[in-house]
Amino acid sequence: EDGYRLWLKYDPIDNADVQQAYRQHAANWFVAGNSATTQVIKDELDFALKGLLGEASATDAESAGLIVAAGDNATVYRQKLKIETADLGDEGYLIQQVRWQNKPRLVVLANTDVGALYGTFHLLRLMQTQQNLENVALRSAPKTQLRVLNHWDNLDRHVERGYAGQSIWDWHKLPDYRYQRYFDYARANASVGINGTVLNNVNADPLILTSQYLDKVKALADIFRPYGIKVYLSVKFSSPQLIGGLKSSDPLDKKVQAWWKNKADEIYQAIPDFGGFLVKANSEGQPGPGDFGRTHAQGANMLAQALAPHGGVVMWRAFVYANEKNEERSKQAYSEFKPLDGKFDDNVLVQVKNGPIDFQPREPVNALFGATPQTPLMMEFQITMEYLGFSTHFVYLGPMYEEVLKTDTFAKGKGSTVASVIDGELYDYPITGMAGVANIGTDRNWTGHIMLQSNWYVFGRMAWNPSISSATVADEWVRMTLSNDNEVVTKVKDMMMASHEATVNYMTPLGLHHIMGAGHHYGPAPWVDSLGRADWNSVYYHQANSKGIGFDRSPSGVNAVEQYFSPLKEEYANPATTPEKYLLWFHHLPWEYNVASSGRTLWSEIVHRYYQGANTVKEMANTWDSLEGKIDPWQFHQVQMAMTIQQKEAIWWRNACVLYFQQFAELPIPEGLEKPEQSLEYYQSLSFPHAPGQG
Ligand code: BDP
Repeated sequence: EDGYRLWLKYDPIDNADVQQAYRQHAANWFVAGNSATTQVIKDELDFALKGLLGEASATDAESAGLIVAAGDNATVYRQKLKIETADLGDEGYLIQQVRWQNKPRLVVLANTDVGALYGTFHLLRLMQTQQNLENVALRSAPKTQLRVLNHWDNLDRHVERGYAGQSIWDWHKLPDYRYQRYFDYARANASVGINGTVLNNVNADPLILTSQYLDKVKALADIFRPYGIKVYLSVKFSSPQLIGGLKSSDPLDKKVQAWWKNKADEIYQAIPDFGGFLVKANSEGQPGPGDFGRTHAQGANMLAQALAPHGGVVMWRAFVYANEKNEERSKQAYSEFKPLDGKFDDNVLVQVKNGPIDFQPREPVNALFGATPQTPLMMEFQITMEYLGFSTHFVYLGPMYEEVLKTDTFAKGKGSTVASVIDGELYDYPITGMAGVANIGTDRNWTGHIMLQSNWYVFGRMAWNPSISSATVADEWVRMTLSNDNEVVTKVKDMMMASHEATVNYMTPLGLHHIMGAGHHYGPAPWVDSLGRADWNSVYYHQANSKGIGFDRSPSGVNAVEQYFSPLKEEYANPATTPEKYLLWFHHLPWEYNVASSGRTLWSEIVHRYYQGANTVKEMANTWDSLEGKIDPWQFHQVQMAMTIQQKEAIWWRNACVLYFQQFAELPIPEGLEKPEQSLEYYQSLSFPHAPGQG
């Protein structure tokens, strides 16, 4: 098992009783209809059920144990069985055990074929995880509308912040050459409910909008359509100048507006269900409406108006940090976008990274969530491992996503969670969505590390249902990807659930952030102090000096806390009430500060956390070793090799950071903790000119 099959392995069910029970339900199946999507359902069922049950075959509705039907094809069942499906919408489904023509049947019903496809994958998941299907009766519909991957893939196949090989899009061979991988990508996405993909990097190449590339984009859109997946493109705001021969890209210029309108018409001519545009504007050197003295809203609306007649949307990113007021970086997205609330057209979403800085191992949530009642905010999570050790560190991101989604913003009082903002419940947003920066590449195992497949998986599951627990998802994923053996499930799940906190501890405990290597973000480098902008440097973020450590974002400092709703703003303003996980994010505190949870001094607590993080990784590796023989050998060894690297690098992180901060604290490493084997100078001398994934 090299990992290519992801969580869709469909190996024979190893429990004979369970397999026998499933055979009665599903060995003979019937899928109503003849659309491209029903063909996908038939192919998947044929492949999956033959695998899981040993044998299975398609038959007619009269003799089938399993019936899948949608839309008009489902009318007869809905009526005779008195089953209501209106509430399932366009993508939901139900799975139910019924009696039909005097025989027990399992039915998967939906209003659309794509809904039936999602239901089919859910049913297969129940079987792969060996759930009891007797009297099953469940209904599911997605809570967010746009569930999209963002590929930071360049047209030359380099993936920015990608650690799993090259881009899976072979632009050179498109449109004619259609790899099986494209189809398997679509299957995997559909299996977790992902219904959109932005094919190219947010640092966009304008060529993507030329007719030569649009032909290639169309080929992918045609492949993905039966799987319910829409294609979107990242666009460069200055495209009218760069490829259109215009003198300006000013959004209020009539010629510019006409250029985008024509471009949208051209795209929809080829791809009638094209999803829309993702835009990084006036951020990190990218062009934008600000270059012409216009606002983000004016820029976004111009594109939105070009797409609106065709039903497309604009996902406009809030990742900006170069405003004229020269505010502290964490405050800028809010300052820029809050005043624009209500100024965006109906088909615009503002896409916000979960935290106010940039995909750190841990950040408090961006204060924008909850602050824009009239502007749909869409979540942007990172699935790829930019600041998390790349693809040799195993960090299951489920608990991190869950922590963010469950955070109460208090925007409309208690219970105003981030999840309720982005799923539209809080403000009744007309469109909702969640984006994840993909971790996918050409590596055989897709994500560079088998365990990191779980992050693609959990992203999809949480986009569908932002309230699902990360532990539930971990359980499913382990059973589908590794084994249903109880020992494997329990132990790997524990590893997964501990992995994120462990990495936070060995990299950036207690709210520290942005102390990774310069540019590539690989490895510890809290000493970085020479980059072009102050807020690209590590020393700017940790502010360590002889007195203490941490970034004062309280009212005595840059007052970023003022952007949050009460009571968060008061809580975060005071170190005593700030959750310890964000302590040094919001406060600069003396080395002797007493950390309440442990009673240790701040210095001692920081050091202990670094050691604890590295120890947890060691325990994770031991746990993994104990599973040898219980997991497929090649899967086992791949993960074991990566765990060895992660163990070494966790110690590297720990030693480098502890020694570096010790210079300021001038305090000994607490009793009982082994001394770092190398000097600070040694760690500082390491360099990684060819570290992967850079822009
Ligand atoms: C940062 C990455 C950079 C991206 C940028 C973005 O370092 O490569 O282009 O975010 O999200 O995390 O636009």
